[in-house]
Amino acid sequence: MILMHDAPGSENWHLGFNYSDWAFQNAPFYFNDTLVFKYDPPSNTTFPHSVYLFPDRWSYLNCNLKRAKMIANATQGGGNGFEFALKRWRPYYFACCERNGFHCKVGGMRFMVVEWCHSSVGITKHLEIITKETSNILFTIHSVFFFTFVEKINV
Ligand SMILES: [Cu+2]
Repeated sequence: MILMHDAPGSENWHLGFNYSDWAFQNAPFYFNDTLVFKYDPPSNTTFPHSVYLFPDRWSYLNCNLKRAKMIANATQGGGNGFEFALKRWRPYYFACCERNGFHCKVGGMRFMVVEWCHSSVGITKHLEIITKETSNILFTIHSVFFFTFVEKINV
């Protein structure tokens, strides 16, 4: 898996790699950054993988699949990989949910991404749209998310 924009580290989506550390080391992530998940389609020699989003921190921490939403199935990681653009201001909780959550729980295949503010033209426009009434609290909200993020990684 790679972060398309200036990625220092790149790693395929597979078992036994600590993606939480990866996400922490590659932070911050910005609005419109794109994550690319690359993994081999199911075969006799590879484990099937997938990409899910958890709706909240609790589901993420417990790898609870009940309300997890699949965004890429076992074959979508082939070729150039599955691309996912970061387009919202809430944390994203990614995981592979194969083997009934085993890849998430034991395989290390989960991580959290919090978007950080960006000063490019496109991003500034977006900020103007959503911050008309909340300009003062927006950065506070981001700080809270960010520190939650750091705290989780350090546990
Ligand atoms: Cu997996």
